Amino acid sequence: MAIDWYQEFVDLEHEPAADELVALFYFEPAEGISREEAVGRIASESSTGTWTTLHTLPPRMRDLQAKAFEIDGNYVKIAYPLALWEEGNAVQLLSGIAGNIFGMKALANLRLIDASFPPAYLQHFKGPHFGMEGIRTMMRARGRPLTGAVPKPKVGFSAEEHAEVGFETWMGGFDFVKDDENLTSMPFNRFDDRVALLTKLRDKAENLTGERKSAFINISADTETMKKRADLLAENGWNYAMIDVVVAGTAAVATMRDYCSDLGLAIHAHRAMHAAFDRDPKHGMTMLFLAKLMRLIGVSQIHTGTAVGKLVGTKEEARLLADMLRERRVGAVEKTALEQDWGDIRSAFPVSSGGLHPGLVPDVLDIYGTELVLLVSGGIHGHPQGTRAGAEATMQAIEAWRDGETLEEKAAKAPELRAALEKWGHYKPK
Ligand code: CAP
Ligand code: MG
Repeated sequence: MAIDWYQEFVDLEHEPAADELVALFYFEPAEGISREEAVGRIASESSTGTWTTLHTLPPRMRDLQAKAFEIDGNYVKIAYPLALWEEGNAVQLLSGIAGNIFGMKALANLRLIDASFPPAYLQHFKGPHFGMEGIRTMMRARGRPLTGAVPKPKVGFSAEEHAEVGFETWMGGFDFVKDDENLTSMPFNRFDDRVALLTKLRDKAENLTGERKSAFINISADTETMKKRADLLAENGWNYAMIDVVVAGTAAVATMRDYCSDLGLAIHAHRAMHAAFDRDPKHGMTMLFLAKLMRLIGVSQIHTGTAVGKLVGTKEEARLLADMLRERRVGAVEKTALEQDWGDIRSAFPVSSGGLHPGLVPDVLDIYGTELVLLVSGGIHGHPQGTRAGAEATMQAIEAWRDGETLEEKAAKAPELRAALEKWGHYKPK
């Protein structure tokens, strides 16, 4: 059966117009399907096409067809006319460029690597309410990474125990106490109780240290419940809400972006479940595009990995993610990223987390520099002298990196760091 129809979605002469959205895919055709047909099908299914020719196609609809315009081995770039995309609707964007196409029989594998947003598309999004600069001002902390920790184990503490561990974390010099992604409001640790107790101890820690202290308290639930929880956070003087953005979903994050910004809350985005679609290098969607989408919608920070900690991810990926979140302009990287100019959209912080301890701090800072939220959790609570000393050891490791000292040099005058190095050295968790 003829498949010429798909050729109409391939135009190797096409030069994307300034207002077209361009997507970069990795693709592998299924057996018996040519490359041209495969990319035509991707462009077709993600724009105006269907599986057969139609008698009903008015000629003007040709203007809405996506065009595969550059094929390089297993990589293809596709240009999408602006009118295909509803203004300010990130949900609809995903239904197109990250929708049905992943399930097409004609493809053995398909991965959305990146998509560049033209200014005409960007103008309908607000991006982060607080950029990195806004967060810095809010936290009154500059020239060093912002620091935080999750009480560990992940779940199990009562609200009292959780707040107590949080207090020790703040007193050790950290800025943030963070909930774990699977801690919300369980019978043994209700959200409201946790907020009340953390509020009390935050105020105490602020009075004792003279520093600004905050927390990423996890509001993840159905959207109506998230709103109530965000209200409670604002009433108690918090400046952040944490959301598990992948499992909560694009629509919920978009709703909560506005709701939280009205309350003066920045959004800490945990990416739990991202690896379900970004880990296979041949299929799914990259973390790069997820991070980009979340900056577009407007979270203030999102997890981007450590490269040296317990979870998968490379240094190159971490650097690229950091650039995509922090910079105004990001250059293209062949087969990896497209050019992006964010215009007036504010920046967002990368968050490095997962299996870190003081001995790994220099490795992480070598990758990210200081414009980062650094989370060290097990790596402070497992310190031989406890949580507070663990946080102090981490802050000492940060100072060492800033002053160009090795951790061993610093440890000679910093007993907390010395004890951490004696326990973990520079161990990289598997
Ligand atoms: C870190 C963490 C985070 C991971 C998520 C955890 O704790 O709270 O969920 O960092 O990964 O439960 O593992 P530790 P990522 O510091 O004790 O490992 O940041 O890569 O999304
Ligand atoms: Mg966690």
